[in-house]
Amino acid sequence: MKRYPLVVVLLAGLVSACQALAPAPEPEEAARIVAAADWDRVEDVKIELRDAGFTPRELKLKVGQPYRLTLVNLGVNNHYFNAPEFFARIAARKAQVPRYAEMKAPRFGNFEIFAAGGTIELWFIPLEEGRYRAHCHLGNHADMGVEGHLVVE
Ligand SMILES: [Cu+2]
Repeated sequence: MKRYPLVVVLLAGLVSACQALAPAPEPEEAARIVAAADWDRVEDVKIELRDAGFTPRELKLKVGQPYRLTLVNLGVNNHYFNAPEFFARIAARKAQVPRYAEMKAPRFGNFEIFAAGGTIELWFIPLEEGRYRAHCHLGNHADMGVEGHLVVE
């Protein structure tokens, strides 16, 4: 059997892992999905961010279901919610800071949620099954547990 250098094997694995994900939807396609959805049946879900971790550590979601995800930071440090693969595979309607602001965009990158009660709501529809990591990249926060997964089924 021919032997490949380890780096080639690792790269091949990475490429096939990437190919397993469908391409992210175009903004126009995401907008059509958002417009066609029945937002009367929006489901409320929530992740609490603390300095020692996310609660829950794993949030289960269903493809095609409209959600309002509340992210609230109950820690004393600011925390990021980085989940690029997740954000690329949802149709976002808007993000909202309750009582203050609403941002309409087909795609978001990440959120920074300020300490001691900072809150943002993401209104969206999951488009593809998967297990998506979300984490805070500041300092050693992810090592301290400020991370979790969104599991879309
Ligand atoms: Cu953090």
